[in-house]
Amino acid sequence: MKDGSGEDQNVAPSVYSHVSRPGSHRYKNAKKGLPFNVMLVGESGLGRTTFLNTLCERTVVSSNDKTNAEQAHIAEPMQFKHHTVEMDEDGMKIILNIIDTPGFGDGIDNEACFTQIQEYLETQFDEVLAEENRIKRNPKFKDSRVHALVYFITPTGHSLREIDIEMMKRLGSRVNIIPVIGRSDSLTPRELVLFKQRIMNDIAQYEIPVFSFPDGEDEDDEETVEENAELRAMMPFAVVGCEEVINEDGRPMRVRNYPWGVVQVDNDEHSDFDRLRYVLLNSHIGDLRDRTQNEIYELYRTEKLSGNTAALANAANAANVQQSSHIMTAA
Ligand SMILES: Nc1nc2c(ncn2[C@@H]2O[C@H](COP(=O)(O)OP(=O)(O)OP(=O)(O)O)[C@@H](O)[C@H]2O)c(=O)[nH]1
Ligand SMILES: [Mg+2]
Repeated sequence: MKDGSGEDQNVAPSVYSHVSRPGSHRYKNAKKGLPFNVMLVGESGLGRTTFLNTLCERTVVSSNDKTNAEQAHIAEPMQFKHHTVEMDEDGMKIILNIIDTPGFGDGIDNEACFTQIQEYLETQFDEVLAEENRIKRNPKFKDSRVHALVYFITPTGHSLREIDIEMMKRLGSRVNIIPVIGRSDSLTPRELVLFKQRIMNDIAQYEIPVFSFPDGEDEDDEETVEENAELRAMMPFAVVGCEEVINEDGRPMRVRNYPWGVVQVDNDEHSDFDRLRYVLLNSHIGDLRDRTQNEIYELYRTEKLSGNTAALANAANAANVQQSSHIMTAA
């Protein structure tokens, strides 16, 4: 962020953060707040709700509202649960819309979940497309296109599972997928390094189109190029969430407390959470929104309109064939 003097001003992205990062919001004048829509997908119990509360730095969904753990073995159909939270991030107002998907991957056949999510994403595109085509625009139109899908990978330490590959492959062209390792404190640092490598190998081998931090040419500023290279090397982000805040030397610190030690959620040496939070709500919020509009939506729009054109052409051809057969019969 540049202050009035034109100097770079380093800011701590959150009260819990251990490091200062250069602020880089480019939407300072979005007075009403910048809408940002994030979907959370992952199997039950991987820490999506805890992640949501940790990301928002408040209890958006309380433990009481969480799925009843005793009933957790009963597979329920997947749902879309919406939570809207107003955030003030480094002087920038963000209207964060979170769409949680409890029930994902709980059944034996996950096809219905993939289809439901795909349809959800496409419906939001269709609404924008319809709005664009209206003669009189609706000033209250709410753009609900999903800008980022945070996909939680189970911390098995092995490699991606079929459900992960299938899910990310299918939806990568419809949304910016950011893969994360959920409950990553269950792996040792060495296991985590290996697991990350295996996941990235799978992503390359199966050609899974996850969000990639832009690598050069288009980015003129050297700092951004370096930052993006660092973020690429960090993928998939290893996240830890918690509900406990302790006081450490007069500073609030978010932790998971174990008999053998303490995991500090916002400490870069313990997890990638703080870095991911900064990516989502600060440094890359613009990239994620722009890519959704300029690449993902544009591709969908072209497909949809050319599909419609093809469908219309087919219908017209069928009508012509029918007409000519009538003519032939009549003759
Ligand atoms: N070790 C560890 N446990 C976590 C972490 N995040 C959440 N948990 C715990 O995991 C359990 C499930 O967390 P939730 O946040 O409810 O997970 P969820 O994905 O929302 O679960 P469902 O809504 O039931 O699908 C709780 O006991 C959390 O305290 C984490 O980062 N590490
Ligand atoms: Mg939950």
